[in-house]
Amino acid sequence: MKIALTAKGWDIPAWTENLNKLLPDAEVRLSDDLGDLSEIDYALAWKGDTAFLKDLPNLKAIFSLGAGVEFLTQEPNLPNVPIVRVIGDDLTARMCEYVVLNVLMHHRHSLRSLGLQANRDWNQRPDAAAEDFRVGMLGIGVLGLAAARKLQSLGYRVSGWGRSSKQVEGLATYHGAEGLDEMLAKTDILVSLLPHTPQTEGILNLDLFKKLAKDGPLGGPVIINAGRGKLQVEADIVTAIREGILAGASLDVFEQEPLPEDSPLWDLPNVIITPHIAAVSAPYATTKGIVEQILRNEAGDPMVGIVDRGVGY
Ligand code: NDP
Ligand code: OXD
Repeated sequence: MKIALTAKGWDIPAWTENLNKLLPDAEVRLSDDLGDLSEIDYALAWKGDTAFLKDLPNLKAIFSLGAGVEFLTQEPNLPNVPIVRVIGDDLTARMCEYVVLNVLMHHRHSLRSLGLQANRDWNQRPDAAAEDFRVGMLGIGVLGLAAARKLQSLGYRVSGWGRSSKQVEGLATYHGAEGLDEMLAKTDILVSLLPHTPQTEGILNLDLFKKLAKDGPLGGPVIINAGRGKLQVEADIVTAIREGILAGASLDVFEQEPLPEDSPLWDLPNVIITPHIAAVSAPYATTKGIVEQILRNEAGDPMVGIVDRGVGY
């Protein structure tokens, strides 16, 4: 079996080493040295160099090395084979940590505490209880739902919004444009774990921010985006923070990555910036999951996490 690998900027030896360990009979070829293209059975890809995928005539499946797949669905002339995304406990746990951490950072005024410490200022101010917060989750797929459950276990009141109507035990769910407005009006902290598709692009904009609840414990709503940068209109976030429409934000993803040095987002008050590290794919856990899928496919069993190209995720 021949496997093509591309992951620009990532630790390629770690990925090949794990693949070789888990699939000793397979040959891993890097995308800049593929040899006979007709021999490639599977491709494992992350952003950067994906144009070569269209030239692989006998490809059986393309695996994204992450949960997001927009870099593949936006690739013209992609071969008509299954695109499979990462679904796995390791990635899910990492994203849950990010979401819980950032909800707590805003809830418990962590940036203010760090500022007080820097000034040796002993200034006790009690925080509201978790149950006083209404968290709205945009995207209640694998990651959104897992994060929602973690937040519920801490006492937060959580609702979720998706594309399709969904019954989820113990979670108030919404869908569609009307459902979105209904949820936003009852949301103090909005968490976005949506994929980037033509429908979700730019959804985090000033109009949406103005629909969030204004009577929450933080004196204004907060947004947390770990979905994709193209979901957010950064100029609107800047305006919303400066004008007090948003009381804070946590942003892990950006319209342009790396976030340009001169972006005004870096210096906004109560805005927490991280460099797209909410849930990084770990080489061992991710290759293990992908190899399981390859073996399934080779045995004629269905793979898990096949992307619906019609909806783009
Ligand atoms: P899933 O496909 O499991 O879930 C996607 C969710 O988004 C579903 O609830 C889906 O609705 C909803 N959705 C999609 N389109 C729309 C729409 N037009 N309107 C309303 N809801 C919509 O994805 P995951 O949970 O696995 O991952 C989500 C995203 O997280 C990834 O696509 C990726 O972009 C991002 N990510 C970011 C990471 C980081 O480090 N920052 C790491 C990993 C992932 P429905 O339930 O109806 O299908
Ligand atoms: C992903 C990511 O999509 O890391 O998995 O962004």
